Amino acid sequence: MDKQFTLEDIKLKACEMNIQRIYIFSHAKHDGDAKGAALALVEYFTQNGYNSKYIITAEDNCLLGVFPKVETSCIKDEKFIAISVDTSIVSGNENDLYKKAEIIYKIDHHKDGDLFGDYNYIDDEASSTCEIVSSMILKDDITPKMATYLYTGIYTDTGGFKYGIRDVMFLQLSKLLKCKADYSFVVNNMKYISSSRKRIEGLVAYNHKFYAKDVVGTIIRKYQHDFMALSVARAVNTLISINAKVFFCCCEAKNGDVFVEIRSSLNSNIDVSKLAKKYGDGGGHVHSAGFKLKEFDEIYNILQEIEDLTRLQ
Ligand SMILES: [Mn+2]
Repeated sequence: MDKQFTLEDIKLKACEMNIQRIYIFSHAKHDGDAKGAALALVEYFTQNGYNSKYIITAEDNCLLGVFPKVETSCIKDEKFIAISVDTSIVSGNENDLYKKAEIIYKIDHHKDGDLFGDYNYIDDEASSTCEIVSSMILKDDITPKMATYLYTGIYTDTGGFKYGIRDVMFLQLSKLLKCKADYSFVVNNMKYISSSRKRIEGLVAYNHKFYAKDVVGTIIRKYQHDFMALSVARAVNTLISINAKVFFCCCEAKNGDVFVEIRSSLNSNIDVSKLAKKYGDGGGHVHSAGFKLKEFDEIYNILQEIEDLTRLQ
């Protein structure tokens, strides 16, 4: 774990530097964890009298049933403090505007990411950035809205509390429920998925096979329908109820982009984030990683490495 800081430290720094604006930043194609952590922090700092907003530059379509739509914004000559959430590497940032900040704080749970903050709070054993943010805010300061945002981030980043979990995560969930997180609202909103996601889930489930003992996955070449990287991430979850140790899905889009998602079961020691680091452009987690391949055929090298790793188990 990297050196920690508290939200009080950030407020103290803002006071010292006479800064009123605390802006939150996250990664491109933000997911429930990124957006949940960002919106909860905006809520927290707004409650504390700061001018706080979540800065994005692309249209927001993330979980609009649970979260409000975030409008795009730009930054002029303003003095502000930046907090980056859930963003592993520099190139993963949604925009470069955070660099204009007087000071940058980074909060993240990915392994081996770039320490681009002036202060970095990295806990790579946390289930999600929302779990970390929840632990940073006192129970009395968490509104029902913030609790629901944070609960959503933990829920989505763990595939509904299935992987990447740890004991203290449940302490945070318990705290969020006491703060009136609307869990039935969250679960109801997760019930529906788009037709394109359903299609890719079916394809991944139907075409899976064992590539080695304990290694199960699906390789799809030249997928003709449109899909989002996030759909591949969710589709791999259809495989994790199979009795195996490693689950993967490799999907080549029409434009040649190849998305890989890998999970390893909680009772195995296989660290899939190392594969993400070696073959992709990102960090990831011990039991869960997703990345883009440069060459399609690299998937076969990855499978060979996984097979060697499972044999060692
Ligand atoms: Mn996350």
